[in-house]
Amino acid sequence: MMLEPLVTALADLEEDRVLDIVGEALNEGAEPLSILQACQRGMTEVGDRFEKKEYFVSDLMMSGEIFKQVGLILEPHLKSSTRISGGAVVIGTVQGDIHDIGKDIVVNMLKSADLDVTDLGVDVPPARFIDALRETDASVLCMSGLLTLAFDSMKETIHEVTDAGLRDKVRIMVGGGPVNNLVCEVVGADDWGADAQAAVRLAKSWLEVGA
Ligand code: B12
Repeated sequence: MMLEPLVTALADLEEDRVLDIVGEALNEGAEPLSILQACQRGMTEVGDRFEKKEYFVSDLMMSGEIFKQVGLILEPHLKSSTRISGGAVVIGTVQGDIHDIGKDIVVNMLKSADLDVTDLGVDVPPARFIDALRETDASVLCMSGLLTLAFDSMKETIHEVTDAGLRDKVRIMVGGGPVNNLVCEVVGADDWGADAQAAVRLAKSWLEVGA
């Protein structure tokens, strides 16, 4: 099934149409992941229209609401087939940033892979990440961020994790819309992921090597 109409419907903020297409696509056997990717492209278009001042913050909010509904429908279909037992992970959206739709997808995938996930929510200051790492004894830290300013928070958090003497006990991954290889390097993370499966893949490789 062609998912282009889904990208357009989401970009145009047509909630009912989005939900109809998602339902039909699932019925026709479309891959849940390709549905998710189409929605992500729709969200990128919403962001572009916002940058061009065709959309306002209220439209960003609307797109978020629609995406969350899609998430509810897709969630049962987005279980990871990977199982990683015995691993603890701390995750949150970094300080100054409140985008959590993508992070929540990552949280669900990590949980469905049987990891013990501590989700700190959004706008998480470095000290809370550090407290959680100590409390849970987690060996994997995941940070999400969609704003450019989130990169500073990621860098600062990693700096403070190092100062707290925890850097050689945890592997750190970053992700979220604009994160790429360069961002990963600049903030000092060990790796980055473009989607939730990448998060599971990285966690698995780190935890199984460490086991
Ligand atoms: C929806 C949305 C909002 C909603 C968020 C609702 C919510 N509960 O999250 C609301 C309305 C709150 C919002 C607010 C703002 N937003 Co906004 N928003 C968006 C939008 C349209 C979609 C984001 C989204 O949900 N995408 C879908 C998800 C599924 O994708 P994702 O987050 O990338 O996650 C996937 C992967 O990246 C990965 N992933 C995510 N996290 C992690 C972590 C790890 C470790 C790994 C491995 C992988 C991973 O897995 C996910 C699933 O595949 C984006 C546009 C865009 N291009 O993304 C703008 C965008 C991010 N927002 C933007 C802006 C400017 C703002 C505001 C400043 C607007 C304002 N003037 O108030 C505020 C900032 C508030 C704040 N302090 O954070 C800009 C950022 C520009 C910049 N360079 O900094 C963008 C890019 C829009 C644009 N093009 O201008 N926004």
